[in-house]
Amino acid sequence: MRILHTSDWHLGRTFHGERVLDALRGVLDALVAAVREHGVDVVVVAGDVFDSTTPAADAFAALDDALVALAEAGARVVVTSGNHDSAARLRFQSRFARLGGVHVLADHERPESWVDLDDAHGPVRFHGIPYLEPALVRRFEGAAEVRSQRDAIAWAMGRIRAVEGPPARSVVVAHCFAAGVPDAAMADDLERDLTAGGLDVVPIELFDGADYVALGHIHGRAALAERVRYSGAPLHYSFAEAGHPRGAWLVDLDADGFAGAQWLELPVPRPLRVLEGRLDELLADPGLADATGAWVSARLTDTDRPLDAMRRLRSRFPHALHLEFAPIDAPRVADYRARLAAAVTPEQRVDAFLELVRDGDGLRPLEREALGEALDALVAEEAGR
Ligand SMILES: [Mn+2]
Repeated sequence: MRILHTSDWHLGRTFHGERVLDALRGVLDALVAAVREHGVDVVVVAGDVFDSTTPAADAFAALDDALVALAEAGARVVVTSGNHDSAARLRFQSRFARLGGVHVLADHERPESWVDLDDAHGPVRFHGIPYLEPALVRRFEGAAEVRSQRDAIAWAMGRIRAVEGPPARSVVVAHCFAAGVPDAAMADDLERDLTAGGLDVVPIELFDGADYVALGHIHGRAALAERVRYSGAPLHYSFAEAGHPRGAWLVDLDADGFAGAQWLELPVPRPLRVLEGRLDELLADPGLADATGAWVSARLTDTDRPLDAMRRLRSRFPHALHLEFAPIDAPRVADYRARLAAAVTPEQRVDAFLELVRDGDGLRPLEREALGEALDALVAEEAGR
């Protein structure tokens, strides 16, 4: 059996205000072509299918088109939901979709939900573990003690192991932040967990026993172990991801289980470039000719902020999306940037910001308390969504 593992499509996402759905559709077309070319039997989408719990109509249309095209290409499809998705909405009409070979496994209360898909050697059991918010999971049977992502996945894997009479081969599809993600894959700070600042990680040993674990949530590709991998997103969704490869894993199972994985590169419809320098330099530098077709983020180091900077930047780089001013004689800004990069909790980010703008005076005790309450309320609200 040949499996294509992809995740984090984030259908409907904008990129610094730019709509990128057409670009994403192009990549998904290439993915469908790869399914035909490489004889893929099963496509796995490991969560964050949509970017929003209430996607716009054109995002639904794009998903519809992609799933139909994959089915027409001869693949069966297994989907679970991520923290950006509404699992309930993603499951809409999934009982019909199952008739067409599209299996949405995204039930928080029953994370062991599965489908058995056959190849010449017999069945392979696919389990879909949706993103599990601990506060939500605690309401369910046997999960009263769940306090973290780690606990939630341990609970889910316990339920998976309790399923009677499993076939010899199995694949677990899950959306979570697993331990051992290399820094290079972690560039997207948007995906750090609000609840725990990314410190609440799932040890990959919890998945022991599966022939392959297809993970989603991290936007860079990462092989945490031979059989435990992140595919990353099919499109670049932040300038921190510039230059990182985009693609999917092609995973082969033989009669005995896992038999190997290879990287499948997908096209990058528009590259990302991060430029730095004085505005006049950027506009004149012949070495930047290849950036004119790219999505551009520019850090302007002019000591005096140039007038009309974005319009002038776009006169040469029409796809410039993001602009920041970083006068080179401002070491405090550099210090702030470093602290922000090192921050793991929202509180640390706010603290760093206040120290910058209040001349070294960070969060005061009352502010710290109020911020904590606001964040708790936000987490509780997200969990109940
Ligand atoms: Mn996610």
